[in-house]
Amino acid sequence: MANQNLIALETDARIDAAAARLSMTRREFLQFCAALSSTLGLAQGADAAVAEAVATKPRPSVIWLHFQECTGCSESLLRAEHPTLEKLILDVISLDYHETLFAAAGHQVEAARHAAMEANKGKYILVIEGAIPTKDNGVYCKIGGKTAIELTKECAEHAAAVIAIGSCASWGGMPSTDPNPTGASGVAKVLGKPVVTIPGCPPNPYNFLSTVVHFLTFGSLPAVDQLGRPKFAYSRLIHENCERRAHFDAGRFAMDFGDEGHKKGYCLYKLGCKGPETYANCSVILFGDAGAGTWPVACGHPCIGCTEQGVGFQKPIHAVAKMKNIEPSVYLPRISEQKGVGASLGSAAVLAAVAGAAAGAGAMVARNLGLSHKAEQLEEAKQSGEKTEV
Ligand code: FSX
Ligand code: SF4
Ligand code: F3S
Repeated sequence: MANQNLIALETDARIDAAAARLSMTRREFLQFCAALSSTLGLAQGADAAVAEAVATKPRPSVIWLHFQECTGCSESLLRAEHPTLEKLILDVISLDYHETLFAAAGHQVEAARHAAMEANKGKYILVIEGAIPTKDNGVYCKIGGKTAIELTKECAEHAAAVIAIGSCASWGGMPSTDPNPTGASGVAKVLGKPVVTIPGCPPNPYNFLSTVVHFLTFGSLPAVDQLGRPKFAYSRLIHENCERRAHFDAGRFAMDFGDEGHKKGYCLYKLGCKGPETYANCSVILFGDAGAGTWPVACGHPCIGCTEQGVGFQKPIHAVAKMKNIEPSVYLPRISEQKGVGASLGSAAVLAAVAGAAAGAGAMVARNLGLSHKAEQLEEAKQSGEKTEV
């Protein structure tokens, strides 16, 4: 059935204006909003709401703090190419404070942060990139004379939402690697309350954009799991959607970098791939626009579990992964079909057909939404000592 809401926007001048602003055609703009909506796993018709919000709503003010990190999170947003993602990100938000991108320095930039926080009190989004050193009262990271702990608390007080971007801000990431000399910690731990986390080192910019667009469209952040990760992006293990999964199932492994199996694209499990214990959508939405299949495993390197606390930067890169969830690949039909999933599956597939690769990725995410949490539930049950069936 045709999407009447989206069709109505075809002649809306505000859509034309937004598309022109982003150097896109109207069609490209609507397709991209449809792809975003599909990635978020939203119901059919929500794509029109997303398009309208991106085109017309006032851009939320964003205060972006940097602590212990490599700035890869910001770099990955700015290097994003498909389709002009970086342009879209900078168009849907009003980036009012960002230490590495601001031309100003010193007192000027501090004044800009205070002014933006005052003008948007209770309404701004606080994005934190980098871990927060907590040892010795946080002396290992100071900006403008204040510790990262003080800045986090000060900026979070009147924020409408707090997003921890990257693994460092989510749970400590690379700076928290043993022996963690500075006590590097995640934002939630420092604030003592849950925040939305978008782990990855760097995280996929598409996941950040989708989270912000959800906030813009509905005034709230997307549903998250127990670690604060948006479910639309972190519901499935890498291993469940991996293009090399057939090789895993058939027992065909690369045993050494550059050996025959590696050259043939066999499974990287025995080289230490952490896909079987890492939740993320890398294998589905891919990175950048450099060419087909741009993500670590497709490039021939095992996943190091960069999104997963306790795996990335903790386990040795070439140690074999723990198998978390022994399920058939999602590319195969499920053993028992779930009722009620068909409708969203169909709509996502239609979007995939019209909106190309990005929506195709969205379709795969939409297809699997809510299903992989079985693995999480098993894990939680295991931790609480409950008896479970696999
Ligand atoms: Fe770097 Fe961001 Fe890694 Fe950390 O990304 S890409 S070290 S997650 O905080 O800048
Ligand atoms: Fe893919 Fe790694 Fe799983 Fe092999 S172990 S199928 S390379 S995710
Ligand atoms: Fe990180 Fe593994 Fe994805 S290393 S980028 S979680 S494939």
